[in-house]
Amino acid sequence: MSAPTADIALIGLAVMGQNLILNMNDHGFVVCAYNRTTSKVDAFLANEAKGTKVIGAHSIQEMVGKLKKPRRVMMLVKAGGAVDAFIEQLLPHLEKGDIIIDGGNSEYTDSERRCKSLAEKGLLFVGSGVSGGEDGARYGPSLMPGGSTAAWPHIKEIFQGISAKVGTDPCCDWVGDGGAGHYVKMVHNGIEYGDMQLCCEAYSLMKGVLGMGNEEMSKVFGEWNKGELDSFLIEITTDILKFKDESGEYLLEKIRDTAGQKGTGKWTAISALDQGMPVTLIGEAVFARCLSSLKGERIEASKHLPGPAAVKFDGDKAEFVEHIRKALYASKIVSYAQGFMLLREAAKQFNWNLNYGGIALMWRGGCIIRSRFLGNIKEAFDKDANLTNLLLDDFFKKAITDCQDSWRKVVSASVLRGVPTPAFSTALAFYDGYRSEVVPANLIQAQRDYFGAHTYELLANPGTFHHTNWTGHGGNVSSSTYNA
Ligand code: 2AM
Repeated sequence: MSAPTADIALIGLAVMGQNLILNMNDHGFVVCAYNRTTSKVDAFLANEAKGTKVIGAHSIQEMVGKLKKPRRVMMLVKAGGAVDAFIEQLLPHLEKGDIIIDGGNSEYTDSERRCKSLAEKGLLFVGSGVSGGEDGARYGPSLMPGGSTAAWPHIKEIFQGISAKVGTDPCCDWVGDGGAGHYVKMVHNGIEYGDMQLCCEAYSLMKGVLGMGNEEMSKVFGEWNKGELDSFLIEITTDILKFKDESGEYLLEKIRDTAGQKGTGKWTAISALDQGMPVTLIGEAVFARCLSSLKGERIEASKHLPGPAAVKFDGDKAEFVEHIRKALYASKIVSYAQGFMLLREAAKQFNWNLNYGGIALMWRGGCIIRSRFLGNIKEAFDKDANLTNLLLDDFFKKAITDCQDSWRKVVSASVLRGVPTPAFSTALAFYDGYRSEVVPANLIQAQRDYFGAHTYELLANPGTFHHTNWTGHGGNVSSSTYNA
């Protein structure tokens, strides 16, 4: 058998896998391609990979035999059982120090588990978020690798070579131990849900309140994309709004208003609940998709449930559009602040040493949420790596202050007119809650103690718990001493 020549193997020849291979090839790496259905290997070599240095294999054994050591095997297969099945198949052929990388959309809990169990066998595991869709995979994705830290020096050159760049900085860095890479990818996707919902609410207000046409809305998004909202999602919204189908009509207006979802937004919201972190905007974005999919019920309800009387907008349209832009920007700042709050809490729980500026840079280019704004977030963490909350950074503090009048006007107008803006509204409610020294939770504590003897602390003496016999009957025993 000839000497091994491949720098890395890639299992899974769906479009993401194929494009990553071609990207690696462009950067001078020799890739060995493999797929469960091996006819796809031949088809790939004969077509997309023709004329490249890519080689193929028809079995795991053959594939492993073609790899230089330590062997690097990357999987881009369906998340879940397929990943475990391939790990099982790989095990007999690998040796200590070899590296298995999962680039699929795996749950971080699975990556955490796989990392541990492979470490027991002396193998290194990397769970990497890959974002940017097909184009990103081909020309520069955002890569978020985490797992066994000892693997990083062996994959760094390939990963940072093929990733997107901002200037010369790669949108890829080591995230942390265990499932950290997939966790960060999950939060990225949650934030993506939020950003998309914010675009929807701006569109809905322009269309529903201001009566703007598609061409006009597209122009506004195009203008926004030149300023502080400059981002991939604003850019594609500009295109989508003005896109016409074969019949010359706007396609967007014909698309059924029921949003699909694959679960990563939901996972982020679940994790936020688990961590006790108020990641409200992503939560609302997930629920807004759920509500959208109740189309049948909404059609029925629309016939029965009245809203406010219709009010014609008679203000200054351009001025209100600017209010919407500022409402969107302020809400977006809150959403990212919440996302980073979640990352910080998860890092505490899982003992990850996360580099928040590095994460902002990984998201700055290549991925769906890429934006100029992430550059500002990176700068905030560069200034202060231990920043407790993005909202407290000078740049963002000023931005929110500049936006808040507009933000309040937009939320009030939408409430008065019965136009739902769950993300704008929840972001504002969070902002007002977060900046409040006092919130009404004293009443909750009193109620809990009243009906369940759950005890409360006094403002004057935190740390000491009291129970009051509120009704004069029922005794003085608090719930810590009995289970009601
Ligand atoms: P296939 O071409 O043999 O179906 C995306 O679906 C990728 O994941 C494809 O490469 C696909 O392989 C692979 N895949 C999906 N389910 C799989 C499974 N249960 N076992 C192995 N590979 C799987």
